[in-house]
Amino acid sequence: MTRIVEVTLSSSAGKLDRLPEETLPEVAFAGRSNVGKSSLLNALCQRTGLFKVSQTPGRTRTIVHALARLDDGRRLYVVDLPGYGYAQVAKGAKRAWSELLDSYLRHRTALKACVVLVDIRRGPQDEEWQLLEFLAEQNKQAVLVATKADKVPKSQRKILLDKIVKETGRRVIATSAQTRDGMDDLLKFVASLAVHPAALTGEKGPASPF
Ligand SMILES: Nc1nc2c(ncn2[C@@H]2O[C@H](COP(=O)(O)OP(=O)(O)OP(=O)(O)O)[C@@H](O)[C@H]2O)c(=O)[nH]1
Ligand SMILES: [Mg+2]
Repeated sequence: MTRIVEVTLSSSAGKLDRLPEETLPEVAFAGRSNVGKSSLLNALCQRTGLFKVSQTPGRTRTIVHALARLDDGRRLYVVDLPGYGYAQVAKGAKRAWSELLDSYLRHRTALKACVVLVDIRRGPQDEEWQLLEFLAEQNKQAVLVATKADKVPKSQRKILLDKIVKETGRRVIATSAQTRDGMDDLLKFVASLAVHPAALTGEKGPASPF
């Protein structure tokens, strides 16, 4: 099983021109405020507190890039996005975030895939349908994740999950940042996007020591 062996924060950008150069593929975590994007990224990277988490929606206000290295040397950026859909945020700030989000999703060539998070108790709403459609139009991969699975009893979990699967016709990974449920499946998806740095330049990898 692939593992992430190192994660380093690269940038926290409020503007597209502050993002890292597009040298590696990236996978972004998208979903409404408070759905658990930053928590899931911490769980995935096995790093508490690397991505900032809060009970108050609207915690992540910038696009946060972290460089992840896998045990086989492949790399990619994992990206924490500001949440959308939170009513209590001031209008001006809300507009700025959604413009940032929109232009990132629209123009970032290095963005190969999105992990789209929905609360397992809530399922996809208008925004998620729009996002999934938008990603399909842009030829970006999308994987749907149902978060906070620990908040419902096991018997309920399957019913809720089946409902989302049926509604969307997609594969859905049920996750919990607390119990780490679903983390292996999510890691498999994320790892599938990583590349050897040498693959990018067409250079040969480092010479074998043997
Ligand atoms: N029980 C439980 N709580 C969770 C889980 N994931 C996140 N939370 C809680 O949900 C709240 C929001 O988590 P965040 O990770 O900050 O959510 P976010 O989607 O990054 O939110 P924004 O940055 O505001 O968009 C925090 O109080 C977390 O502790 C989970 O899997 N289980
Ligand atoms: Mg966040």
